[in-house]
Amino acid sequence: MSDAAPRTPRVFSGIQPSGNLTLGNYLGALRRFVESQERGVDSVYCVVDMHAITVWQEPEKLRGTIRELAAAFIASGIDPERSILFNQSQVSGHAELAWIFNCVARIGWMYRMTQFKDKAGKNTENSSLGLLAYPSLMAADILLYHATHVPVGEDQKQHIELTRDIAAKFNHDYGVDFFPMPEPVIEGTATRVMSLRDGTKKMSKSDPSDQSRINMTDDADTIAAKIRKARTDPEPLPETWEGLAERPEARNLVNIYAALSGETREAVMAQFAGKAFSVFKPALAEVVVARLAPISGRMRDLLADPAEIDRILGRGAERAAEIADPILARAKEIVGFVQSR
Ligand code: AQP
Repeated sequence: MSDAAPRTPRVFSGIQPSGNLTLGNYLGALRRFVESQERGVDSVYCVVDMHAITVWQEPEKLRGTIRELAAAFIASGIDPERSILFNQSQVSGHAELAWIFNCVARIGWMYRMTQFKDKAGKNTENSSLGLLAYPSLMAADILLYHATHVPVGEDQKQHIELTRDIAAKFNHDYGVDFFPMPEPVIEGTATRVMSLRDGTKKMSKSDPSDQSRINMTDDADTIAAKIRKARTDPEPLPETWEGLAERPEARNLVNIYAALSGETREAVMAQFAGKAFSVFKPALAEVVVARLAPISGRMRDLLADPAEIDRILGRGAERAAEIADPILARAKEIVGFVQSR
């Protein structure tokens, strides 16, 4: 294992099996993972179950959501032969490298993370230590594969910057050029899909209100009802995208329409200029259902055979470990650990 950071592009990204997958996860992550696979880039995708337990998960339910998320990857277009698809806890190198990074990163870096502040809320003393150390495990996820590119939604940008800080400090402290500086890849129209109840808040799996999000497994009637009830304002749609600057809810709905229909925001504005939400919302529901229905149908078919999903994850973990093992072994050697077995 050479210490010079490799130039070969490799993509790594993960999603937590922490509940209902949302349209935000689809547009901000899954859809873009498929695009990168289609471009032929070496891609490693992970169901990050160890991140999920930073907040309490019922064990039986967690087993189900891990399989459901794996099914969502495949149903969205990830081919487990072309890409590597596995769950994090099956490759122990993630935890081992995360420990090394816990000793490289500084506690103050962790307290500054927006996600920690949001999730811990006012009661930081009572949140799990894992929730605070989450970004250090995320750095390990990425750097264990010497990944160079990380497709994520905008909310994860701060964590990728921290990953770069950890890589740089490790390289500096040990006088090596071992870990690459991964780049966040945040592009496209829907890098931040907002809640249907509050256009200033991100659409999230863990929002207590199911009305705030479209789940990837919602049926057509549920999707139509959620969009009908989505918060908007009384004004009709303006002619230009700029006209939505102060209207976050309307902006979000137009953004979702553009992202799913493949049209530009300007084309969507031109099509619906002067129209009321009573016209726009049913059209939006149609576009959402047309995109999600085939995916949720395929997910149901895949989930009928959980043993096959487990087999795919197990095989993916073996392939992931083939890349990770030599990188971890070299990291341990750099740190000064004796490895004699
Ligand atoms: N609303 C969103 N818009 C665009 N992208 C999003 N992502 C999540 N929500 C949106 C992207 O999905 C990927 C996986 O996210 P995650 O599940 O690992 O964690 P998260 O970002 O914390 O997502 P959630 O849905 O909010 O989960 P919970 O509620 O469990 O914390 C990431 O690439 C993320 O950017």
